[in-house]
Amino acid sequence: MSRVDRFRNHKRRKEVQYVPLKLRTCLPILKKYHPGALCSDIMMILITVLVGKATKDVLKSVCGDYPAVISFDLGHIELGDTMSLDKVPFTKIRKEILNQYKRGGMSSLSWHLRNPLTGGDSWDVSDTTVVKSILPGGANHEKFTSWVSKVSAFINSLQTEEGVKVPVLFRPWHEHTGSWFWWGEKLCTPEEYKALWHMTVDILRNDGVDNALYAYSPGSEPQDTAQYLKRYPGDELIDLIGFDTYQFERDTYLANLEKSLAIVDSIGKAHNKVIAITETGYEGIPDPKWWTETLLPGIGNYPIAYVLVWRNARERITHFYAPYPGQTSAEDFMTFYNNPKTLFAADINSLYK
Ligand code: BMA
Repeated sequence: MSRVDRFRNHKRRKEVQYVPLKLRTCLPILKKYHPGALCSDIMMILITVLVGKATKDVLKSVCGDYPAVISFDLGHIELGDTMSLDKVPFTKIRKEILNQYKRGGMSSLSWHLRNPLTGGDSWDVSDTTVVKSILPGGANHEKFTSWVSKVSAFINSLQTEEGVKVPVLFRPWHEHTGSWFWWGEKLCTPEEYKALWHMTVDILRNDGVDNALYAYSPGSEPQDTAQYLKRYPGDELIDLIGFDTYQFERDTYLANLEKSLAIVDSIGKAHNKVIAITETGYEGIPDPKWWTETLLPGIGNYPIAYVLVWRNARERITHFYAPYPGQTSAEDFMTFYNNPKTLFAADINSLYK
């Protein structure tokens, strides 16, 4: 059995048994510290803690642990660049994925790729024919195929010194129920969106990628399961289903969480899929009790595999979602960390046994 299959079975077994909440949040490796905000070389980390001078003791006494799931973004790999769109070298990302594997954790990959038609970025929604143009027969099909093959090369290169390919969760075409990315709702039909998924996975598989699991994660709150599944590419492609939702106003956030969790929980059971909160957070975490009084109760008893908070940006110090020592919510985060419901790298020990 391949390692991916083992991971899949491992997760499914747990899901079938409906074990209590498995909250896989994490603390990644500290990289850099900016006055006032945490900065990490790692993209889209789940939970970040600093090992800065002033914070060493806090970290040591409370965490000293790594995330069970870490996430990275592959944006700009399609251009052949050495650094991601957020200026993280791909060699660095590869190294951190291998480190994460060695400590028994999982890595997730998103892809904020450029717009293959206009040359703009993922957020360039000025043309509604981009998806069409990259599907078979479209003017940009070959260009796009070569872009996906760059992703294939990267995922295929995730190998240990012994030549073991490291499993990753690939989560492309996310938040497609909004219309802020060129693959968004108003920019392609459901059929085109599904075809985009099929084509992407076909290219990866043809390129020999056998170490990827695939995640589907809409980005605006679905009304019901039918709406959630409207653009779902199919059980044969997807391993994990989730959603991206953020806090702006607390009551709305809690209501959105509850509604989305109920939907993915019910679909997860019916389709035998792992469920997760694939992106969430409260930018700047101004609420000192956010982790234990909003996020944790918001998740409730839903059997999610993990919850992922977004990145702490180096270039925008207010753009952060994980606390650093001294940050308003840091103490509460430690309580969250110590809660028996939350699992970090040390708790899971290894997903690959
Ligand atoms: C977004 C923001 C951007 C970033 C992108 C990809 O949500 O964090 O600044 O470039 O994700 O990581």
